[in-house]
Amino acid sequence: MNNNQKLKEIIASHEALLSLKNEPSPTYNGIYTRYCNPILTAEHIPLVWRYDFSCQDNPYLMQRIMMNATLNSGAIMLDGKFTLVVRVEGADRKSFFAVAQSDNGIDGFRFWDMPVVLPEDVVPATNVYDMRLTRHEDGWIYGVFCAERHDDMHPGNTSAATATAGICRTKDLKTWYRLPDIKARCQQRNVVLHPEFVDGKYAFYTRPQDGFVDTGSGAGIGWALVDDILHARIAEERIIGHRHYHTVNEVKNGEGPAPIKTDAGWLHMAHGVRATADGLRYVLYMYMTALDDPTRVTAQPGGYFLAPQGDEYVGDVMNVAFCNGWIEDKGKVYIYYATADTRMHVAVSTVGRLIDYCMNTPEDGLRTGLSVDTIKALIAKNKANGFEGI
Ligand code: M1P
Repeated sequence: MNNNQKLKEIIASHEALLSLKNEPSPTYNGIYTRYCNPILTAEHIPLVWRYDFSCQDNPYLMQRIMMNATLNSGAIMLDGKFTLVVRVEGADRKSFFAVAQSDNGIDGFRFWDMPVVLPEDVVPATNVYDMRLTRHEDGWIYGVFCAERHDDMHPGNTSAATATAGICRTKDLKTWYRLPDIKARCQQRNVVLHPEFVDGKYAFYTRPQDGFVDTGSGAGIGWALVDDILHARIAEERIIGHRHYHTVNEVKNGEGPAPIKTDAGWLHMAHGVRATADGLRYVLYMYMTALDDPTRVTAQPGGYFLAPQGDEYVGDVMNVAFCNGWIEDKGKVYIYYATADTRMHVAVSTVGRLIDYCMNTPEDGLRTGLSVDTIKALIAKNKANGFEGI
């Protein structure tokens, strides 16, 4: 086959992938609807980012720049389009951000022509990833992300790294203004800006950690107020999302996207991490906080909200579900989650269902006996209502 023919095939199969309709998955839990196809994979990335289409310079029609994954994406409604700021990871392991949009939020996502051009901090980061987008009441759209650098305190260790919260802002996702990285007493990842001022200050969900991977003994989801967004410093931090032994967040947790404001309180999505014989398991869980005090937890459903399923388990980092973007639109909630650090999916729910889920899912009693008591109570209730043996 000559290159012209191959080129036609590559373009046609790329277009077919981009045009693929997504169907609801038949699995049912009443809480959300999963969709059959991932919404974005490395194969969705524009061909002109990967191939050199000059016959002279690329006679073998090779991919000159290979791409590895599309994962942990921030999300926002922009000009009526469901918009993701996707973490794209190249074959060289460097992540960068790229905007992809869809008209309906469940399929048809297409990348803009160019990746995001993000200005550097004074000390350039080796890697940037996992942007949380916040449309703040000050009028800006903020992106808070992890900026990773080698830890030069350990010159002989090529894996030693530091995690810092980087921050930028934009009005249109096209022109990005980088603000100085957020200063803190320790490393930080999974930092998220709350959409409203609290006591006249900017408020951040934080995730203090002793090392690059280990959060240490005290960490959890923290809360910090910041006076000056242009020189943000996390001074005092209070843990509002604690970890517990033998739960889904025993090892680590972290705030997901910026919370959604509802009449019943703030809806939060987070990830929890536990250890298994096969490594770490990342799942999503939810909680709610009070409207007048986003630090006061008002509902804490036990267990996970969403865990990898079927093919979702398989990828670069097995057994990982991660969410840092969701969009509320006319009462529907589009939850954008990545699996196995490899590709992006969507699950759709409603504000009403998510509130119901948070308020009426039993809390984790933290021991087996209480879990069984909860199941027994439900069985008894169903029996009283004439449902048994099914
Ligand atoms: O590999 C799973 C996730 O690990 C990290 O999350 P956390 O900081 O909570 O451990 C992040 O690197 C994230 O990007 C990744 O998906």
